[in-house]
Order: sequence, then structure tokens, then C-alpha cells
Amino acid sequence: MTPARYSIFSLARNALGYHRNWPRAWRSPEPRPSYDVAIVGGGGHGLATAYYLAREHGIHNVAVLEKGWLGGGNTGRNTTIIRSNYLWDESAHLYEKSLKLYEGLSRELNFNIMLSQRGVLNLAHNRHDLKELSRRVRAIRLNGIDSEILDPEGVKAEVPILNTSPSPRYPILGASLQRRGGIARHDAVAWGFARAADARGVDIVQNCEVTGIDVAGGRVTGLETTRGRIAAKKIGLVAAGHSSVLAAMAGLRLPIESHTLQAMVSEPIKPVLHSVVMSNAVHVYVSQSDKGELVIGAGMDGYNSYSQRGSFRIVEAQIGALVELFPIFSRLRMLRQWGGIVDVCPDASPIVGKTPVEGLYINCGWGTGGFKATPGSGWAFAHTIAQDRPHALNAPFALERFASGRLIDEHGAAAVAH
Ligand code: FAD
Ligand code: PYC
Repeated sequence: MTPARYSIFSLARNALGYHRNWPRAWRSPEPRPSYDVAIVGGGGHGLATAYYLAREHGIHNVAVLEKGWLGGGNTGRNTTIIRSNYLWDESAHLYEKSLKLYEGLSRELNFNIMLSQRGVLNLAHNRHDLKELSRRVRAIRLNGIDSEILDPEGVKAEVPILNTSPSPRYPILGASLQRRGGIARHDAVAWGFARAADARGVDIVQNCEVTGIDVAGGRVTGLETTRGRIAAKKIGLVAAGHSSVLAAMAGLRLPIESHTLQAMVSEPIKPVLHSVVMSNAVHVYVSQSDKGELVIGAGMDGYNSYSQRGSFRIVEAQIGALVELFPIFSRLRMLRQWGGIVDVCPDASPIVGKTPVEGLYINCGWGTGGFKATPGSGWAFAHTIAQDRPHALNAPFALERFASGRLIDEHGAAAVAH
């Protein structure tokens, strides 16, 4: 039987069989009484950390404890944009490592993460934007990362539906473009890491909320959870918007603020937008998913919150900006809107490293931009936990930088108002 006939046959058989007898992608074990490493948070970063602990460091006695369902936090709520065009060397190295891992991830995990390197454009609407983008592009290229400046004709050629009429509200003077940037299916990234970690012996425990961290003599000994006490020699906190809540359980105060970041999708339409378009000045970004929906994001809500909803003011500004840039979208209907709780550091860069409590490690502060970092963050964090010291890639992102003042200011890195 040819592969094509075989796959059509198996597709029909599975469709008519109501998915009965499909193997589970990962087990659903009861938590064991103790682990070498417990990871708190079953988002992409926590799952990637567990995978690389097993894959790169031979540490298999690992649990990922998730209070809800895998990827139910920001991993399953983001607008899926991936790129590595960051200004500062430290960030460029870390995000580029991540993009390189993404480029081989479907093969590595044997799971199609639907990576689509369709290019990410950042629009310039005035001379200041253009100067700033040119500076960024030069800095990014010095780090060997692809990035280029497009003139207005180049932008029009990439995105013909953009409003380049003679007197638009937001004139387009040019854009930066990272051609290797694009999107990937966020759920698939979580599921792929989960399945591969599970296959290497990692216990993934959902519906297991961590309610306390046990510390004795300055070192962690275990976790209190809604499914009982779990002893652990090492603990990695990877809880995004709830990082401060968890760190406080070990007596630590983090320089993190939690805010809501919203997004929405439109009804599906035929393919009209082939790149990712972001506008830093008007705070909107948009791409078209493989299903045809437009995936649209905006700036975050200004106030602190643990709510996954957000305010109408942001939605209004987001849609206003979108239809100014793309008048063709003005009659589209929106399907759904949601929010995620993003964890923002004062310099808009993450914290990945050790803490003053022995055996306790932290990975947070990815704020509005951590989906693109998922594999790289997990890779570097696994190294830090396994070796009890940071890798060169994440050493600059230590918690101590807020005492030493060696901040890595990436507020301008995305089209997201902070
Ligand atoms: P999460 O996926 O949030 O995982 C943390 C997990 O910890 C959650 O599942 C949570 O339930 C769990 N948890 C919390 N407390 C506990 C507890 N006490 N016990 C057990 N578990 C607990 N980034 C990009 O790069 N590109 C984008 O286009 C992009 N767009 C975004 C759009 C929106 C609307 C949002 C909200 C974010 C966006 N981001 C984007 C940011 C990105 O989604 C995050 O930085 C990234 O997904 C964080 O992954 P994570 O695994 O650290 O966190
Ligand atoms: O960091 O690229 C990004 C991003 C896009 C949308 C939200 N964050």
C-alpha cells in the first residue's frame, strides 16, 4: 500500500472510530512522595525545562506540577509570534538560541509545532521610529542575526493590504523585517514538550496546585500541594504571572508586576496576510493563522491584576489601530477575546537563575514576550538546575542584577506597551 493510500485509510478509520484506542500522549500519574527536581508550572517553559533536564542532563526523576491544565496559562493564550531581533547582546544571544532550537523542534520532538517562518515586520510611522529601527537592525546584525530595513515600497511589496494611501492617520515610512521570524502553534509546543518529557520518565501532574514551599536551614526540602506533600531536592519555579505569589512562599520578594495582556481572533477568512505585522507606535500586532483567523494583540492593561480578562479600553484602541492600518479588515467580525497574566520586570527582561534559597531556582519575568523563548529558556534553565550554576546564556539574567544595577532594558523590543 502506498503511504498516501495508507494515510487516507488511517485518517478515515480514526475519524469513524471516534478516536477510540488512541494512545495517550502522556501519562497521568499520581505524584510520587519525592523527586530529584520538581518544576512548578506546566506551561511551555516548565515543560521544556523538564524535557531538557532529562534529555541533556540525564535527570529523569522529575515532576512538573501544574495547578490547571498544560498550557492553560500564557502558553496557550499568546499570539504565537517568534523572533530573535533583540537590541542588547545578552538578549540577542538567548533569543537566537531559542529560535535555532525552534527551527529543529518539530524533528527533535517528533511533533509538528507548525513553525511558519513567514517574516516579522515592525512598522515605522515617523522619522524617529525609522531612526530607532535602523539602530536596532544594525545592532541585531552585529550579533549575526538576520534583520533588514524595508523602504515604503518594500513594505507594500511584503504586505499589499497595508494602508499606504497619501494621507493615512499612521503613515508608513518603512519597517524592519526579520525573515526568520514568524509563528508556531502554541499548544503544539506545550504538547510536544510534554509528550517527549513523559517519554523520558518525567511525571506530569495536572490539577496539582502548589500551596507552600518548605525550607529548612536555608534550603528547600519540598512542596505542599493540593495533592499532598512532595519532597524535592531541587525546585524550579516557572509560574509566569504567579511567580511573585510562589516566591513569597519561600520568603522571597520579586521585582515583578503582574498585568493582564489581551488578544483576540477574528472569524476565519481566506489567506490575505502572509507576514506578521507589528506596530510599536500604535501598539497592535496581527498575523493570520493557518485556520484563516486573524490573531490580534495589543498593549497590556496598565493596572496590576490577576484577572484573565482585561479592560475594554485596550480592545477599543487595538481595533482602532488595526483598521487604520488595514482598512480591509473593518467589517470583520471578532470571534473570541481573552487575557493572560504577564509577569513584567522593571527592565522588561526575564529572571532565569538561582535564588538566595539553596535548591530553589526561578524562571520568570518573560512578560509579554516569552513564547518565542520557550525552548531556549528551558534549555538554559535545565542547565542551571542540573549544574547549580547558570549557563553563560542566562548568567546576565540573574536576580542579582536588580541589586547591581546591570539591567537589560528591552522595553522597546515588541509592539506591546509596558
Ligand atoms: P505559563 O504558560 O503561564 O505557565 C505557567 C503555569 O504555572 C501556568 O500554567 C499556571 O497555571 C501555573 N501555575 C501558577 N501558579 C501555580 C501553582 N501555585 N501551582 C502549580 N502551577 C501553577 N510571547 C511571545 O514571544 N510572542 C507572542 O506573540 C506573545 N503574545 C502574547 C499574547 C498574550 C495575550 C499573552 C498573555 C502573552 C503573550 N506572550 C507572547 C508571552 C508568552 O505567552 C509568555 O511569556 C510565555 O508563554 C510564558 O510561558 P510560561 O511557561 O513561563 O508561563
Ligand atoms: O514579543 O514578539 C513579541 C510579542 C508579540 C506579541 C506579544 N509579544
